[in-house]
Amino acid sequence: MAPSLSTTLAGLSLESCIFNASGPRSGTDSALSKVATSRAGAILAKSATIEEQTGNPLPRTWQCDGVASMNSEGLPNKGIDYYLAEETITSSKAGTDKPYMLSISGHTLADNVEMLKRMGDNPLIDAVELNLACPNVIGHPIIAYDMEQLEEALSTVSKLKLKKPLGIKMPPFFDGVHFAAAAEVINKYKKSVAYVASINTIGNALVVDVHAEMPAINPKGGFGGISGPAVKYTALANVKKMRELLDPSIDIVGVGGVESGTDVFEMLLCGATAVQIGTKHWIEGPACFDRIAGELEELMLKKGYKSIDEFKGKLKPWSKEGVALSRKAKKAAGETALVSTKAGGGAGAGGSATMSAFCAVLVMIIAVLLADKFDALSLKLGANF
Ligand code: RRO
Repeated sequence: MAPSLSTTLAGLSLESCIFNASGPRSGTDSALSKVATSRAGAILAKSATIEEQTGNPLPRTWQCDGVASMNSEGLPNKGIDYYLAEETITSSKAGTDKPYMLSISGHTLADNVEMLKRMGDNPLIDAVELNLACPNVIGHPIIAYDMEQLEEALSTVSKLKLKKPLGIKMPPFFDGVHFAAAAEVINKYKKSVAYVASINTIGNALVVDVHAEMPAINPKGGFGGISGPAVKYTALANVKKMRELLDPSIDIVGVGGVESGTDVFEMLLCGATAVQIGTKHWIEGPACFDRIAGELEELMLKKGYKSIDEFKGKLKPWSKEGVALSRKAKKAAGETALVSTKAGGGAGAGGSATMSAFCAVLVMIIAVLLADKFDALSLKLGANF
């Protein structure tokens, strides 16, 4: 039987712990319906502002080396009323009963309050993610890097007594002092914050186009948020640290550079309750949810896990025994890979490779014997070959 990928996030039951990050391919009902009909466990809409907006000037994204991507989209979205509308939500869910989650990223705290009031107790909405980490709004800092603003936002929102679970999307932190400061503020509002999603893109990076001797993207002097595999290690550290510092009642959602079932497994080990996919969804499309869910199942089967709770948050401390175990596992995997490559891969490749090696040795023995016979014959005949 396939292992279960189910999880409970912010009190919601998700069939799979993997779903989309707000951002790529999440701005319209048609894009969201493709997420819904994949193996994603929930549907999360693009961060909304009060009014529809087109975002920053083009070009505003960069994808190149398979290691990192960059964007400075500047919150293009259809406006909060679109994401709240029954028509949008029904169409986005595509006949599934997967949780539908809003994301909001107002230009001001008052905008966020207004959007949360409009959401009210809309029965079609299962949760709301308050984005406190967008790096790309021209003239606005990243809210959650300013502890006073973070506190003000959470204090204001907690007074609204929301009817829906609230998640907050956080920027990456890089130092213990900053982790501790952010966690202290969030813990004060533990009754209002159901989950923390870490991390948003690493803000204000710069990609240089060496041919044109200019930035690779147009807005904000070329500054944008970095995502993709390069940020996974920062994301893992943020998930781990937030899990350690936050009240256990607050779930952690891991996001940042996740591309495979193994990446999801790592996030879960570090304490994530669910994992979002952003850049890979952007590049590969919604089929990534099927592939990644399958890979996670395969890994869990191999390791003998039946549910994610068996390993969630159980990252072990470094040890010499661990090193030996890892070396052994890598060696075993390496040998299998070598054999598979030689035999053309696939199941049973190991058997064919052994057979090929046996045949090769047999051919060599026959050749030596024949050569001996040939020498003897040529000597007999006195011929010179
Ligand atoms: O739209 C964006 O430019 C954007 C947002 Br709202 C965000 O939260 N993170 C990001 O990398 N881009």
